[in-house]
Amino acid sequence: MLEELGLPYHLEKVDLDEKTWSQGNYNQLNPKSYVPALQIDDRPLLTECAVILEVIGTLATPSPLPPYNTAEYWEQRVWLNYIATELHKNFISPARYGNWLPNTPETKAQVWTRVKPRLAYVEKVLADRGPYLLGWEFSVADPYLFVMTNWMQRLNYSFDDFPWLKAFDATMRERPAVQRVLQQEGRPHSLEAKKD
Ligand SMILES: N[C@@H](CCC(=O)N[C@@H](CS)C(=O)NCC(=O)O)C(=O)O
Repeated sequence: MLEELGLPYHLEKVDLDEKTWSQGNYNQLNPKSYVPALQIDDRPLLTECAVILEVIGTLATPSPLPPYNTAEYWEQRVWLNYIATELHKNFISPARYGNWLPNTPETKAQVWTRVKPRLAYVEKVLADRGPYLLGWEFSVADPYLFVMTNWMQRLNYSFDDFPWLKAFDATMRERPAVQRVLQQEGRPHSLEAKKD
């Protein structure tokens, strides 16, 4: 979203296995011990993707957020929460070192059993009124959903039952901001060999 909105930012890479960053112990900065975290000026450190995305939306003029307390605003909040709780945290990759699931074909299938019905709901909504989650308007929830479709690509989960999600993924990849971000991010840790 920072890149989409043309906002200035500085990236720091976190080693999630060692819990270190360029300034040393990452847990001292963020006791939650996970990414992402966003520091805006001298405000308290922000965590939680769903909140970070919305706060970034407040930083731009004009803001991409629907006006507060409208039906669209709450719909967007529902999507952010759905992605965070039903997709993101169920979509844990057994392939990544440090995740609590052993890295076996069975656990990969288990993850899919949990995630697939949740994706099926997203697929239905996109089919009804895509290309984006809220319809024709790109919103702060879309980059979060793209993280999930990007994981599907990287981890070889099938798009066979999800033509609309596949189209969403392709639409997002056409956005110049998304292309710049993927290039900056580089090779994902989720594809590194698990050490345990
Ligand atoms: N509740 C957090 C979860 C963030 C999260 O799960 N981050 C993962 C990467 S996708 C992580 O840093 N995991 C490292 C760890 O748990 O040790 C959010 O919504 O932002």
